[in-house]
Amino acid sequence: MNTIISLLCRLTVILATLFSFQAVAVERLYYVAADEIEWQYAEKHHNLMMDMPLMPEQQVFVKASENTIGSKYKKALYREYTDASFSQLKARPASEQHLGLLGPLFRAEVGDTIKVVFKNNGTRPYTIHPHGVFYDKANEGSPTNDGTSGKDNLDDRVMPGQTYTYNWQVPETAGPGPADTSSVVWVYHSHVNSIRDSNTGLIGAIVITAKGMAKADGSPKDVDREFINLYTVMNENESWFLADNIKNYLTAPASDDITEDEDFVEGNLMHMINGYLFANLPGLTMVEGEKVRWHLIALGTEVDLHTPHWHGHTGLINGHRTDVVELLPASMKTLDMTVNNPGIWMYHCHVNDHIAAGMTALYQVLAK
Ligand SMILES: [Cu+2]
Repeated sequence: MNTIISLLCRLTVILATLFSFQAVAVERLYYVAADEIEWQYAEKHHNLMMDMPLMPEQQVFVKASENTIGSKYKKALYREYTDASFSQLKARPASEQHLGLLGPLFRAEVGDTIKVVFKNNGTRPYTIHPHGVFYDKANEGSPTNDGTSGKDNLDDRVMPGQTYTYNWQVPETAGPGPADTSSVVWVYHSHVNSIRDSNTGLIGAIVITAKGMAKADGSPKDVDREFINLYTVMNENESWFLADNIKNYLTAPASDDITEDEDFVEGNLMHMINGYLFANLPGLTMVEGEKVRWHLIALGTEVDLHTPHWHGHTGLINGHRTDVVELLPASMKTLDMTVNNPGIWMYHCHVNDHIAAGMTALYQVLAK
């Protein structure tokens, strides 16, 4: 009898080991290209948060004129494709419509690996450099002066037309810490020239869920919805495509000193959330009673001090109650909120200059 019990115990251990081995072996595969396309920051040139016309000093951000580019710019964005042929864009589900100009959302559970087949469809070298996850020198996505050579450097500059596959591990150090929620956010971006590449638009987010807390798609079991919002002053003066944008969008041939024109320079500072100004951001919709998680990221320079603020609800960030989050460049923060107050609510950066420049949105809580 004891022998049978002992055998059964051993069998259970073997099965459990096999099962857990399977659980850690999940590989999350993404096909991502850098595509150079036209981006629209504000389809409606109207203050949609307040339902007010834009003031004259706000027009510089959206109106094309002889010295302002307007609301459309050539940009390079990360976009997801269905397979290695890179012939068909992968449609974004409704839950990801709000991502805007952000690249595809990479999801994983602690123990997984993330594999990104990256094709550069652009005209300049680009890369993908991830925060948080584990990578070796062949998967860092930046040209570091680190004494490496050969295949360790192939990831440093993916040339136009080339494809490179990044493999990133997701150990515990990439996942939630003891005081974190069940999922945490990381940013990724191109890092050939980090400043210019990110101002050109090559930015995205990674969400890592704690071990044992993920659904099959990698999202956390204990929340109903996750939103990812990037707050940044996208500086189009630093874009690789500034010259193209001058040529394509100014309504008259540019003067030689156009880049010193005050309105021109100011009008290229796009105070955006996920690539949208003046509450043009779509898809922030949820249902009364849901547990909603907001992953907030920022990038930029010393003007990029952002304070996302929600009307209508408060939330918890690292156990603290608040309705405002402080973000500095490359901050990555997560706030949990139970939405119990149906309505359409303001959601905006609380820095005065940024409100005026259109760093605003609306979110909607539908009644159950
Ligand atoms: Cu701000």
